[in-house]
Amino acid sequence: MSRGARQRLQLERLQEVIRWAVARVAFHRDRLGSARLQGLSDLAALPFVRKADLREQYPFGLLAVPRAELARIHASSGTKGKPTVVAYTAGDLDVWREVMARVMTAAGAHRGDLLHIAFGYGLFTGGLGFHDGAERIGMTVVPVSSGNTARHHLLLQDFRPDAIAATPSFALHLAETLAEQGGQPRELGLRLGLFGAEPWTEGVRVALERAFGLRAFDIYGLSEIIGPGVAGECGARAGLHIADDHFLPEIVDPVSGVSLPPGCEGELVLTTLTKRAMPLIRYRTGDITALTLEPCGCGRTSARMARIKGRADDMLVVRGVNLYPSEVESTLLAVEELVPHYQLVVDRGTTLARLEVQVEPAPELVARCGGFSAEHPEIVTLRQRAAERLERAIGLSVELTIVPPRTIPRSEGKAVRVIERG
Ligand code: DLL
Repeated sequence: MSRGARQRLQLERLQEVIRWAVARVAFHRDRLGSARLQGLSDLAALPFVRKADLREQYPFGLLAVPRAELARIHASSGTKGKPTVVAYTAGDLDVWREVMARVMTAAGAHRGDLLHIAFGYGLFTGGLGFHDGAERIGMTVVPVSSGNTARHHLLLQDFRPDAIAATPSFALHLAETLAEQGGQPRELGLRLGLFGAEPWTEGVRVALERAFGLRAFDIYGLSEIIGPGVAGECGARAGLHIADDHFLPEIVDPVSGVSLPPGCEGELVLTTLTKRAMPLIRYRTGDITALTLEPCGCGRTSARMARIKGRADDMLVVRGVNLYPSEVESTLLAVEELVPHYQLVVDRGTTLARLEVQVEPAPELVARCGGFSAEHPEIVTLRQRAAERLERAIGLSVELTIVPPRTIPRSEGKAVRVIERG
């Protein structure tokens, strides 16, 4: 679709979704009142919706259809208090299937491929989102869900899937534990990895591709907007194509909320253009990225977003320096003898916040040293080298600790990268 035709479609759908939301939801009526949009740029004048609004409207305050017209409800657990509830009509589920089928097809999935789904099933949108999209393509679905590592190993070895869908951290955990038990992740025959639900860097992509011998693709989404399938990489892997006929992206300054032009990094704001059960207008995702409207080598004409750098609320301010965990990850993973298991421990108990970075050494190094010891000359040198690199990259002195293998907790879903103390 040409840019012009796409923009006409977006404006038409935007006007319709605003009419729909204002007519049916008191929350939107109170805030948008008589808003009339002449062009897409008028959107920037409308107020934002935030996660806190969803919590306040818990559970059904934002529904634009009667409860009985809902086909499905999902929720994200959240760490504090009540979950965030999201809801779908049967038509919304069709849209979700369609956008999920698109991102998986763009990554190279085909009808008939066997897909091992290691995202959690349940209220989390990961498992069922991939499941429905894969069925739409005509893939063979194995709905394993998360957890139970031994069962994953068994099914991966016996069923020999073409593709796996998982959080990058859980996929790494599967490769590592399989290798520890004498298995060969590369011999599973996986061709395709569909990864997302948490920030990950090129370093983790390389680690996953080496471990499994597959090609890894980044898939993005959030429950509030629909679930996975909001955006995903194509074969060119030059940013994630946004399904912008369904979700209209903007980038704003995370602090001031001012709209930023393509190419500028900021917080992603999304407007649902076609959702009926729970339309959201200018939803602040909290995710930091940048947009491009340049045509992609693959021929798709949608807007693309850069890999997510992190969440605005995961940004650490340590002694005045702003830092995302992903920046630490990419520097650490450039060091050959370190593995992608790390944690940032921030101690604000002292006047000047202290940052400790804990990371595990590669098993080959530990074997070479005849077991782990923090005092072993090779570990000491590694620590110094990694700390210097990190300090140069982030402009902050950090305490870097090489911890014994397997001390950083492994997660079955989204990895926890930051621990706050004090
Ligand atoms: O994580 C949906 C999803 C499932 C996406 C499976 C991809 C794969 P929530 O639990 O609502 O939904 O969490 C959404 O996770 O705002 C981002 O902060 C983060 N996130 C999701 N995908 C990516 C990604 C699902 N590819 C929140 N890269 C989002 C970085 C991601 N962060």
